[in-house]
Parts: sequence; C-alpha cells; structure tokens
Amino acid sequence: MQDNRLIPADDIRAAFSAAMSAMYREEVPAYGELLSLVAEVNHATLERDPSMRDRLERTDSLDRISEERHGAIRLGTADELVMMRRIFAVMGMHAVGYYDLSVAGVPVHSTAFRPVADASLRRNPFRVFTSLLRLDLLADEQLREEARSALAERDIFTPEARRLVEVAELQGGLDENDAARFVREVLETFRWHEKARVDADLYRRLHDAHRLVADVVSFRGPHINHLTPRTLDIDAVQIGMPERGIRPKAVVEGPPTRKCPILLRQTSFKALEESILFCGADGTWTSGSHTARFGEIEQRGIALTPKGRALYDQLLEAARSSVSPGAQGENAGAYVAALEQAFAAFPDDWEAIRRQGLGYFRYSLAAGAGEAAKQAAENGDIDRLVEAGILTYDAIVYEDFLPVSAAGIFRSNLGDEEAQNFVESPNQKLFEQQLGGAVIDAFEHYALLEQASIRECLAALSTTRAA
Ligand code: OOG
Ligand code: NI
Repeated sequence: MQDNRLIPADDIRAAFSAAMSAMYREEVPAYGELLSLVAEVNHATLERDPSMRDRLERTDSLDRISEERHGAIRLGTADELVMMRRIFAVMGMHAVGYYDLSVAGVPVHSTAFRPVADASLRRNPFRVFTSLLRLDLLADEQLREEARSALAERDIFTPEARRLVEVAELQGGLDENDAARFVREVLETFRWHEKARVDADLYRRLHDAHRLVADVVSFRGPHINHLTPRTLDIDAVQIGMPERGIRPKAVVEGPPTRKCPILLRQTSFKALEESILFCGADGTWTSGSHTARFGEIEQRGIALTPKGRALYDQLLEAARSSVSPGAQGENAGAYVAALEQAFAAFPDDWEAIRRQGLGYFRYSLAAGAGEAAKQAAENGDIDRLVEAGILTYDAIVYEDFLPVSAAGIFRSNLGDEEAQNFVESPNQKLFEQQLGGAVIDAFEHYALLEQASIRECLAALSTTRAA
C-alpha cells in the first residue's frame, strides 16, 4: 500500500534541481549572469512570437522553461555509478541512452539520468549527463593502477545519503523531512572541493595522460561541472554573452538555426581557471590550478526518428568533413556556412517532417472537428485525419543528448590539444554491467509516446461516433 506521507519523487527532483542551481550560482558567478541573460531572451522571444507561447501553453510546457536545466558529472568507478543510479531513482530519474565518447578522444562512456513520464517531465525535466571514466583506455599501466587505487579509497557519498537511499528503497519513497535531508546530503556529492586528494606529482601525471582523468581522479567527489538552462533562442544568447563579459565557445554545437528546431543546439563558456591545493609529504599545502567547471546553454527541438537521426548524422558529418571548427574559433564562419548548406537537405516544415517520418509528434483532437469529418476516423488513417483537420499535432521535445555535440563541449573546455585518439570502443554491455541495469532506449520511448497519443485520439473519436 502506498504510504500517503511519502512525497512524490518529482518533488524531490524539483527541490534538488533548485538546490543545485543555488549552489552553482554561488560557486560560479558567471552561471548566475547566464541565467539572467537566458530569462531575458526567453521573455523577449515569447513576446515576439505569440504562436510559440500558444504552443508551449497548449503542450503544458510553458511553466517548465524557466525551471529547465541539465548538469553533468564524471564518475570514477562502477560502484559510484551504481550508487548514483540508486540516488537518482529516488528523484524519479532513470538512465536513458548510451553515449560512447571514446570516438571523440574522451576516455568516458555516459548515460543521461532523467525523468521519463510525460507528467514528470512537465513537473521538472532536470537531467544529469553522467560519465564513467574508462581507465582501460589509458596506455600507461602503472598510472592506471595508481588512478585505480586513488579512486578505490574515496567515498563520494555521505553516510546519511547512503542511509536515506536505503530508507527510500524500503518504503518506496521519502517523507517530507527525510526528502529535505536527502537533498542536502546528496548535494554534498556535487560540491566543489579545493583540496585535491592526490599530490602534485600524481596530478601532473594524470593530467598529462588526459586532463579529464585528472579531473575525475584527483578530488573528493564528482563536482558538478556545468549546469545548463534552456533557452528559446540560442543565437540571441550566444550574441548576448560577450556583452555580459562571458566568452562563449566559437560555434554552437548541433544543427544550424532553423524555423523548425530539431534535436538540440548547445553552446558553452570556457572553463574557469581555479586555484586548488595539494598536500605535500610533510603535510603542508601548496597551490596549483585546475580547469573543470563551465557554463552551457541549450535550445531543444523535436525528437527525431531513427530515419531522421540518420539524416541528421549524415548531414552533420558532411559539414564537418568539409570544414572542421577549431576549439579556438578557427573556421567558425566557414563551418556555420557549411552546416547551413548541408542542412538545406533536411525539411524545415513540420508537415514535411511528419509526412517523411523524420520526427516524433504528439497528436490531439482539433477543437470543433465536424461530425462528417469524424467519420473519416473509421479507417484510422492518420494522414487523412490530419488533412481533414480532425487531428492536430505538436513536436515531441528531444529530452536527450548528442554524442558529437557532447564531445565538442568536452573539447572546448579541455583545449584542442586534448583531441587524442583512443581506440574507438563503444561498449554498451560493459556500461550496463557497470550501471547494474539496462539503459532505456530513447527512440523506443519517443515512439511509445507518439503511439499512445494516436491511440487516445482514435479512442476518443470512436466514442464520439458511437454516441
Ligand atoms: C559532459 C559534456 C556533455 C552535454 O550537454 O552534451 C554535456 C561533461 O563535460 O562532463 O553535458
Ligand atoms: Ni551539458
């Protein structure tokens, strides 16, 4: 029996997301500046585009926009990943998708923990891109062992966080007091620590192997490395950043500017140079510096079907193989032009995207469809129902991430020199073993949402006819 004193997982996630945002604003002041720029741009966009406002209102997603953000962490061991999975489950967040970043020269593989049910996404869509270090990709065996033993000695979770996860698993949730305590305790895992756990020499060797390895192995915990608000107009934010003293990366990752946004566009500002402390053998602290934390903004568009995604990947690859954008802004203009040219082949009109089966849509009954038209429902032909004005549709928002974009975000923060080659080795099976469970297939999930909306419409039409 459901204990009614337990509060919804969605509420715990919303509280956690707000607490993370407050913490990050204090730790990284430029993030606060970015939030106010995004709020301004979103407000102006909605004023300028009443049809966008209507659409967001109709799909019940206007309220979530200003709440919306994702974050990212990098974990060191499978045990950490398993515990993180259990923690996120308490907040109604589940692993969706597998991302292999070894192809892009980053020795991690990743998933995104996020809410999946429609109602949960509307309540609060907070997600965390979670990467697990792949020490197996490092060539230096001795260093690998040193990193492994440094990671084995740390516990990134507080004892109270561990206890509350067990309580939540036993009871099927947390009451209000425990939920508040849980949020406070879990926040500790994401906090920045200035004092490194390794000495300066090991840090340097880890850093030389790959900057990301030093970031994962050297500290007490997997500090949140960015928090990303969602904007309705990423080009306006990109232009507005320098005016506020924030330097964005040179090009926006993902598809070009379009009338009908697809998937995800992202841009970021450079990681901060932060002072850190190393403990020497004699117990005295010496100072050093580390770059890890940055800011990012995203604009979300329609979730694509496998066919749409294949077209996207093909066009992106065509643009990138003709011009490759450098991390320092080389070729930025030429790259944007190549991207626009390549994506001319991707229909930029909702009906074409729908007809060609490139994107996922949520169908609903049009207001005031005539009785005669409803007869057309008998054969359940969706295209005819749309033509007859009986069904309308809205794009289903892409809630996930893109590996090439993620690699671009990693790289712009690590510096171009980090673009090393690791053996390309996607290994979803291994990741799922490390996670202790399977990841949800994002395509299947979007397809189910679309099918459910169609079923509901057809059921409603058949009751109308029967009445
Ligand atoms: C994660 C980078 C990926 C995104 O939005 O694609 C990411 C990281 O730097 O740890 O957050
Ligand atoms: Ni991100």
